[in-house]
Amino acid sequence: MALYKLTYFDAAASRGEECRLALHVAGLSFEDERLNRDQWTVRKASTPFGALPVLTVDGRPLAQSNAILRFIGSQHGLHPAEPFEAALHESLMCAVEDLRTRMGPIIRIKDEVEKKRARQEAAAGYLQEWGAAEHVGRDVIDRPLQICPDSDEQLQIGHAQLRPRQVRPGADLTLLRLVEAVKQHPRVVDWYARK
Ligand SMILES: N[C@@H](CCC(=O)N[C@@H](CS)C(=O)NCC(=O)O)C(=O)O
Repeated sequence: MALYKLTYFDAAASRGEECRLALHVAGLSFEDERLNRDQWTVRKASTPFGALPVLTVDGRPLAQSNAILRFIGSQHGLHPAEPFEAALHESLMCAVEDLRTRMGPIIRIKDEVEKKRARQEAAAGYLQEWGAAEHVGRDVIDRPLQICPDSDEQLQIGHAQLRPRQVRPGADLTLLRLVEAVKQHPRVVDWYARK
């Protein structure tokens, strides 16, 4: 049995929590290493791309959350075996990574007026493209946007209740159904019950 260590920040959030959940859902025990900001400052330069999460497998580091998810998922029935289905999954995973890269800087804008302007711009532009993909709602103007099956708040898009009538009917409901399914997965329930 391989030895797994998942290194991330001490937060039940974002890319690191997704990897922890994948390991737990796969039934793998792992060392859950959580770094504080000082520890991260010291460790950053020695990670493969200067970012977390990193999964260490028998001493070999693997970075990039989607690579980690695919690595775990493909070996434990959490990722499709059929090549086109697998590629579709990966396409969505890549699109979520793009989304985070686009929306992350907006969440960190300090000036509230500028933040609202940036959100409106994203809602009218980039997020419309996402809406067309029928994967995500668009009520992100007044609240931050995160997608992560980790807490009640973050299980929503934008820490907000989606307003189905404001977007393409069905698109956000599909996402919310997916979020609910993740939330109710017995292994996910088990993970949060241990905390
Ligand atoms: N594409 C990378 C992005 C990794 C990333 O940006 N990680 C953030 C935390 S979610 C991080 O390490 N931030 C601290 C830093 O860059 O110094 C992935 O999916 O793993």
